[in-house]
Amino acid sequence: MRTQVGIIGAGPAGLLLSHLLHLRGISSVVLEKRSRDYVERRVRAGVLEQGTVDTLVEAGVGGRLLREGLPHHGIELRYGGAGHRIPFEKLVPGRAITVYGQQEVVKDLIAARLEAGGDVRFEVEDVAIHSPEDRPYLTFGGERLDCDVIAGCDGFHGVSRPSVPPGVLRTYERDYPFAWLGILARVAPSSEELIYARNERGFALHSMRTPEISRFYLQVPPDADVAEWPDERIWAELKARLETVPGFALTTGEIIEKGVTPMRGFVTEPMQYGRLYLAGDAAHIVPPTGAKGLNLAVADVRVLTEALAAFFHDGSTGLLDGYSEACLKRVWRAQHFSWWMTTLLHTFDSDDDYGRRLQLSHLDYVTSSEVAATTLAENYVGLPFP
Ligand code: FAS
Ligand code: PHB
Repeated sequence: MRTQVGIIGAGPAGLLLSHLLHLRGISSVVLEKRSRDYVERRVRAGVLEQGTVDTLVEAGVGGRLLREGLPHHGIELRYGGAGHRIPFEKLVPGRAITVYGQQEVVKDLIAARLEAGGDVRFEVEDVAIHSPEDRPYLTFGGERLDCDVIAGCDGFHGVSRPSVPPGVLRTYERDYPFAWLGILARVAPSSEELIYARNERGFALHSMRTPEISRFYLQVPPDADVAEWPDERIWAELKARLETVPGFALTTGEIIEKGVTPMRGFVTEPMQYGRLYLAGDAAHIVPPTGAKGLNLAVADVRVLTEALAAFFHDGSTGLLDGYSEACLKRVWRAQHFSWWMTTLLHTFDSDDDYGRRLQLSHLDYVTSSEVAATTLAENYVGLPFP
């Protein structure tokens, strides 16, 4: 078998890349180790930047997103017994976020690829990368796929990064001393907008997926075991951290999914080696406090698509040679913003009273200064693409 671009991974990065390449007349094959049902049910990100929405709509896969997605024009920072709204419509006019589950994006992209006759293969075993330096090919389940280029879209635990010889890649990493317990509940949201709560007991986030489904996160110890978090304890802790302002009551309901996600920042440099190009979580990870993970994957894929189009249509390699550099400026901006939101809102055991007062003073500044609030707003809705 032969294709122009061999793509490992059918997450947002791999599927969007395959779709955008198809629109440019470039062939690809997507190899995914999990089942279609698994990837379409995997609950992860929920917030799409303005640029991500625009990208999906312009690529013809944003119909359901526009119908079912929930546009949001602000978020609330809740601390010290009060709520403080960050009004996007005032600070960054015309830019907003849309709440639409990552699994819905994945469903829409898979449907579009299959409708276009795209080659997306699920439950593929033992994908391996060979001679990425030149004349690359992939092997899997006893088969061979010759490619001109390989896109490593296989997430943080994939095979792409480890396929690069030792000494080529430099990694930057920061592990946080806590994790997030993510909860999906069949209950109407108790707030129309997202609530980011800084609380002495720990951080809590009230998000949502639909008018009937709420999404919550609790800061928990890094080694937290979900078995130690029965539903009763989850609701009690969410109430303790969110019911801190007059008139707010959290509606409880059936919890349909819960899981612990580690909090880390991670960047691989460069994001390429020979004919292998890394995109999305295969190249970088951010703590989800800034809702950047999925959106960064989209940004990488936009850059890679343009570079591959120039390569296949004009034979020019300039954009491919500059792929990593073109992505990393936005990657590090998102790393910093995610670190900033995480340190602003989470409690750190290493903090002394002085540190906690600094944090509260920082929050007071962000919620009282229009300039400071604008820095949060413009990063949160997503900086315009270059
Ligand atoms: P993905 O990890 O989504 O996709 C990689 C794909 O490659 C997967 O389908 C995997 O099965 C496949 N794969 C891996 N190894 C393979 C192999 N050897 N062969 C074939 N296929 C292989 N981001 C946010 O913005 N907000 C959040 O709340 C949030 N929550 C998250 C919760 C969890 C538990 C995790 C793990 C991540 C979360 N993220 C969140 C980040 C997440 O949304 C990622 O940024 C996003 O999935 C990135 O998309 P991809 O780069 O496509 O990687
Ligand atoms: C989510 O709804 O999953 C979500 C929202 C905002 C975040 C992280 C996750 O910062």
